[in-house]
Amino acid sequence: MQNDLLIRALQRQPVERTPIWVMRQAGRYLPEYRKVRAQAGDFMTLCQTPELACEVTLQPIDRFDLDAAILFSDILTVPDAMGCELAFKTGEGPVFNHPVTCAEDIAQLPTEGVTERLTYVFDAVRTIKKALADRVPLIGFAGSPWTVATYMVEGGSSKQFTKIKKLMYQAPESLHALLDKLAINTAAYLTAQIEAGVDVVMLFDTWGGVLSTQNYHAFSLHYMKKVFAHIPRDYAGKVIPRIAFTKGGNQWLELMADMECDALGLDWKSSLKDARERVGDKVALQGNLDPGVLYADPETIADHVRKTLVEYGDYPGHIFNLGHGIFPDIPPEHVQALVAAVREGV
Ligand code: 1CP
Repeated sequence: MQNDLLIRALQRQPVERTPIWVMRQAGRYLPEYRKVRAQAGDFMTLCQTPELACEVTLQPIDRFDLDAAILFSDILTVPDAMGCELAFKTGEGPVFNHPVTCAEDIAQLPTEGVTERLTYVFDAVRTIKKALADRVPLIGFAGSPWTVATYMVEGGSSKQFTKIKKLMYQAPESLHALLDKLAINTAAYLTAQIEAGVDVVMLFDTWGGVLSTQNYHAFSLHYMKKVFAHIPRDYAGKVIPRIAFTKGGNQWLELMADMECDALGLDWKSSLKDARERVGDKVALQGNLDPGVLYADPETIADHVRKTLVEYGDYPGHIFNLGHGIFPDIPPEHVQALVAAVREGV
């Protein structure tokens, strides 16, 4: 690997400078992405065409010289392959044609043959790895079982999580059955991504933060642990580092640090210094600039970057990132300013 800063930082080894990548780095804020997206027609076609998925994965690497690429795909491909049938309707976000509504629906969900229906993802991984030619590591990913379950039960995005909370309090054993199936399929899916060539894996638990502490333990953390327990620690002679990110999970960092993972993603509400003190040297930390900072002018962005680096301090094990995905209306020049400031350091 020509640039292995990310791999070393994830393992808390010394690095010459802090590596940076950006959550949702391939996406609508880039004009070159919008062009390929229009050419593909719809989002799923983009994900399912390895050459196009490869092209958009490399766009931010070519433009900003970031320290990692992330597979262009989505966390909702797994429930799509389980039969829920995903559609992206313009202006509405993701919608499932067959949401999970009752115990019978859950009983019918498959735990066999799911990765076979995701071959397009593994083809994309192989195509991307070839195109990257070992410039930077490739991050593979999946949603946490809890986060993916929210979309399956709600039928799409949600603000109140009414349906899944009803299920949680009226029929908890049904929700556990769903999460268990998702954990099995997610582990098989990430294992296949590793076999296809990804260098790092990340679990996105975007909605873990809507749970009570007790329920975070029972319905989210427990199943992330199960996923990590069933994927290989190393492959083809290389360690495959693991990152776990619960948005809104600041209060549970100590619990998360006890998972079999190498790094925790932090949202912008956590303090890196406080997080480091709480988790000790158990894990690396990834984050955590407020994505809103990128609305500021380039000098102000650089100021915030320096503050973040100073706050983290001299410990090994920091990967610079935003605290959540980049907004679609951020000017690409502001990302350039962000990357330049991280490279310059303090
Ligand atoms: O119109 C478009 O082009 C679609 C927008 C889009 C993109 C660019 C969606 C639909 N997904 C993606 C790609 C994507 N999604 C990536 C890969 C690229 C990268 O990071 O550069 C990744 C890692 C995701 C992961 C993802 N999808 C998450 C977890 C991360 C997070 O941001 O919290 C979630 C929650 C989703 C669901 C999803 N997919 C797409 C949308 C609009 C949403 C969110 C809907 C909602 O808010 O509930």
